[in-house]
Amino acid sequence: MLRRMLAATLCAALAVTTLPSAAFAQAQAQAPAPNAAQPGAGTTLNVYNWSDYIDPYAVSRFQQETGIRIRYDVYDSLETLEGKLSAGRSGYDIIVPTSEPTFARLVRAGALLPLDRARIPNWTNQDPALLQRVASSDPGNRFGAIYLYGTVGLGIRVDRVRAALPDVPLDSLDVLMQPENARRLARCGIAVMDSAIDVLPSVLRWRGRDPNSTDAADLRAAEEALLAIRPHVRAIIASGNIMDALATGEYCVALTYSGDVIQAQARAREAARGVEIGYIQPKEGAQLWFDMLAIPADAPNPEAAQAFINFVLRPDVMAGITNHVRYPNAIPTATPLVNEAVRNDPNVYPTPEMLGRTFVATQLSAQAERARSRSWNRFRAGR
Ligand code: N2P
Repeated sequence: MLRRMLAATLCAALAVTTLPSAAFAQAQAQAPAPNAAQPGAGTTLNVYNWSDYIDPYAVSRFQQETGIRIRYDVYDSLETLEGKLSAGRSGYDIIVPTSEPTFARLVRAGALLPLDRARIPNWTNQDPALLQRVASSDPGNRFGAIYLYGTVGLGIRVDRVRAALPDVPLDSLDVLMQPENARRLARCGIAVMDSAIDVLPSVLRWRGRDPNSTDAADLRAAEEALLAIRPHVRAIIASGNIMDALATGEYCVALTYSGDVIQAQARAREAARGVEIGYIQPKEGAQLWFDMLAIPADAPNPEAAQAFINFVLRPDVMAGITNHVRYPNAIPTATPLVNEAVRNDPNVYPTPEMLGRTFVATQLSAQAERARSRSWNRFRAGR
């Protein structure tokens, strides 16, 4: 059933990325000798997570503490994750789908294992108010723990954008979506992450429509808006490829995930080559999303998966992850352990006022998803 449900709603799935980053190659090389005294020691945990989305130290520490070896693959769009899962028997023990639409769809399809809270004592570290927010995708919070959350917005190379658009306030999707602005930014490089699921809601909202609309006229309006800027867009690429290119100054505007922009900002500062990156959370309403730690129903090693979730929900581990990837977590006791500059950055931890200007996506019908995917393909093709 899952296979059919997902296949029916799939947008063009990209090839799955399975190459671990250098950091992981290193962490994996340090895999510990199995300790027979530890339950699960000597087994392998297969993790499928977003790219640039964990602290490599957390991976090596889990391996050292438990004797469980981690095999780690990455994806960088929900379309890719759904494509992998729809093929069936993914072989993964941990996946990290966004609460809407992918996680909700997996919950409904019976494709996830209920979490055994007795094995996850750190469950209670999560903020009940945030758990409540994701309960609409998972009544009773039975199938997922909150990993990290964030928004969708614009990464900008501040000096270039200021120079190209001296009179434009840098607080709205207008910077990219007004065709005249896009035209003026074309030379310094515009990139849009390749995901209908995670881009169309923001464009609909920018057009003053319901971001979750399934109305054909609304979708046409969003598509027209995208096509109007298409001649000025240099790249529609995987989100994972945007971060480095933004950090090195290859693009001056990128529509992507908040923490990816803040990571690019940190990398650019480290490189000290005069590239200053900023993040714009669109004032007309930014998409707020939550990524969930979940276990596929057919996971080969569910015990190790529960141990991993429990480990990640530790405040010290979570703080390390937030420090590294610049996305906020849902564990209040982790916050004091997060570096001050990260903790006080409103683009990482949005203020209540900023949260008030967000919206969340909801699940769409398979038919609506297909219509969105067709629109997206026309945007990609430029016609
Ligand atoms: C990490 C991107 C994360 C999140 N590179 C999108 N839900």
